[in-house]
Amino acid sequence: MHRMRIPAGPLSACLPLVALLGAANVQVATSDSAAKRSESKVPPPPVWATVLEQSPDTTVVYDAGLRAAITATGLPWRVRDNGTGIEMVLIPPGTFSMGCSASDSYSCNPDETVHQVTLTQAFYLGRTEVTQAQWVAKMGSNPSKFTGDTSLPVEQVSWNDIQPFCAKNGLRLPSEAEWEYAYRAGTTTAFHGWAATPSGTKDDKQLGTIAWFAGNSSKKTHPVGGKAANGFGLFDMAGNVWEWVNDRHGDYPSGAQTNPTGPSSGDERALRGGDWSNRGSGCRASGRGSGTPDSRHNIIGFRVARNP
Ligand SMILES: [Ca+2]
Repeated sequence: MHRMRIPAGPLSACLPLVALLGAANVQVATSDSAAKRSESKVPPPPVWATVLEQSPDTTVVYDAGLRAAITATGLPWRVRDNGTGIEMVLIPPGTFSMGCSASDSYSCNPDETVHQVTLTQAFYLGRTEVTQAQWVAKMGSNPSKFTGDTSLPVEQVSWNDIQPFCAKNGLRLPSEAEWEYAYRAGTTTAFHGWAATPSGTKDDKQLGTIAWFAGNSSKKTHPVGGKAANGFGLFDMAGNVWEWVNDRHGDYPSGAQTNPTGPSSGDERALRGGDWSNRGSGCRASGRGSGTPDSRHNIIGFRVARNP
């Protein structure tokens, strides 16, 4: 049975269906690098990736604390997954407050219980939602409603549909906690920050800077990466398409959690970040939706994660 529950917010009732990321010198440098890596036990770069940039770009990861956390892992910051061509950035370990961040217009829903979460393992996350080009290259056909530009996010993919895409490419969906930690990028506000507003905002009137949503989308998806990125360099975490995460949907525990993976039972999987038809509540850092794993809809896509 297809079923979705999408946070609507007080203004959404008027919307149809809404309810519902010299050569010798080169040789010497390589040897030095390898020696340093050995001395400091820095992990080797991922065998599955091409390194695009070792250290975080200060104009992208504009927060010095986040840059330090990324650098401390010893892993390259920005890579390209060789199998799919998907660009990914490193999300470092950290502790954050997960749950309820209200905006000026939208209060929190009952399923946004605040609790402390610690993530102990660094992971890579796609800079954008998976595009139609990336999907078609591996799966052979395009299920999306909105077409015309292959850099549009793939949609009308169910949680179940995503599993073979991930399995054949060594990828996975992020956990719900990983997703929210990545969205926030150190901020605690309803909407994540961007270079000009690094601390984020709860002002709904600024949502259009970071998101394609009901207020600016013209009722359709848009090519990925078109809005301001967050402090990790991730695009469209808010809006464009909802993103499936791995966890089942359910009430959060109230106590502190380490590397949570969600409820062990339940009929629905969680969706995060809102979409092109959302008025804003779902685009908040803590906004949650859910759907049965066979649900396909033109407001739902995904982004992938990968272990180093
Ligand atoms: Ca999104």
